[in-house]
Formats: sequence, C-alpha cells, structure tokens
Amino acid sequence: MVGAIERYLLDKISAEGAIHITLIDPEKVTPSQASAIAKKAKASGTSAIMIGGSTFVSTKHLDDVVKTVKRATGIPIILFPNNVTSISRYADAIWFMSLLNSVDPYFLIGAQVLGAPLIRKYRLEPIPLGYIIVGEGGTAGIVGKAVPIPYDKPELAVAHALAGQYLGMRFIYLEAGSGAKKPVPQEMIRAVKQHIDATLIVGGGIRSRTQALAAASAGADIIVTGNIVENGQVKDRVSEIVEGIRRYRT
Ligand code: 1GP
Repeated sequence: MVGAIERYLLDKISAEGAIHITLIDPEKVTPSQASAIAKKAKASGTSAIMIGGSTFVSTKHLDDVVKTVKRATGIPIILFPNNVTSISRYADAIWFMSLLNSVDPYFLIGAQVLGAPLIRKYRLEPIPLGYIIVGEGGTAGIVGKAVPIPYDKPELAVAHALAGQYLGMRFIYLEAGSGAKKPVPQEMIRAVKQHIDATLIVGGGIRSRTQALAAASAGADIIVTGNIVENGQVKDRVSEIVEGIRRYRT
C-alpha cells in the first residue's frame, strides 16, 4: 500500500520532473547542526530529508537528530538505515531496503526481519527499495558486503533493478557510495530507467549543477546528495544542485 510520504514523493516527481533529497549522516552532526542544514536545504528547494549513514550511531543520538530536524523543517524525514539500530520512532518513513548485490543474506533479508516488527510498532511508513551498489561503492559497499557493479556493465545494473521491481520494490537506488570520485554514469542511469517502471533514485559523488543535470536528464527521478552539505555553504551547494535538476525540465 502506498502511504502518505511515498505519495508526496510521487506527486512531487510528477509535478517537477525530478526532485532532490538531502542526506544527513547523523554520525557527523549534532542535532542543532542537523537542523540548521535541513532548514537551509529546505529553503534551497530540497524535497525531503534522509537520515542515515554507513556506520553506527547511538539510537539516542539518532532520535535527537530526527526530532530536531522534524521540528525545524516540516518536510518529510525518511530514514536511510544501514542496520536495525538506524530506526527512529520520530521519523515519518523508512526506506525498507534490501541490498540487492550483497553476498551476505543479512543485508538481503536478515536485518529486514529484525527491523520489521519495530517499524510496525513505531507506525513508520515503510517504502520498499532495492538498493544497488555500483562503481566504487564506498563505505556502504564494504559494510554491506556488496559486489559493486562496474560502471561499464550497465546491463548488470538493469538485471538487478528488474529483479528488485519484480519482487515488488517500488523504488530502485543506484548508489555510487558517499563521496564517490565519479557519480553513476549517464549510460547506466539511462539503461536502468529504460527498463523499469519503479522510481529511480541516484546518489553518490554528485557535487555540481552539471552532474545533477546529467543524472536528471539520464532518467533519475530523485537525486540524493549528502557530502556537499557537510562542509558548510549548504544554501549555495543545495541551490546549485536543485537548479541543475530544474534546468532539465526547461
Ligand atoms: C550516499 O548516495 C548518497 O549514500 C549521497 O552521496 O554523500 O556523495 O552525496 P554523497
């Protein structure tokens, strides 16, 4: 069943063509820093805030970050979990994700089984997502024991994305890894987009207007950036990315 946050994302995508989401890594910020980032990102045109990272933060800290960001912004907060410890009752929704190219069953279905009852208890909206690590893969690739799909094998990304869609996942995420030197190439985004009906998310290493425009014009429905807001100048950096995405519409 499509919930309110998923509906919000889909409506925004159909109105705007492609949208931007800001990722905040709770490990790298205090609650007040997180809310300052989120406020500026919202003012610059970001559509939602994702909260999550690749390593461990205490649930107390995560809760504090989520609560503070929620109070400060009012745009949807979607958890981006790396494990069952990344679930906060104060968020609006959670990417209910399986790392489709992991060799470890824990990241395919194990963590999901452990987390599902908590998600139900907290009444979080689960949004089914197939997560695919490509290129360098970064920390997420190592922690998730993925075999990253090389950039010159778009057909493998298509096969993984299709498998996710056939399993019922309504969102597919091509992840180059946070801070990747090269973002997901257009050929890979285009190939996946051509073959799936699911909503396509692209992230990892997107730092400029040109890269955001390239991803959106190749078919990304949602572009996620995290790193660029970690070193200040949030307004300028997010505005630049959002402007790149908007340019694709014009
Ligand atoms: C990482 O795709 C996201 O999970 C965002 O990557 O931090 O490189 O923007 P960056």
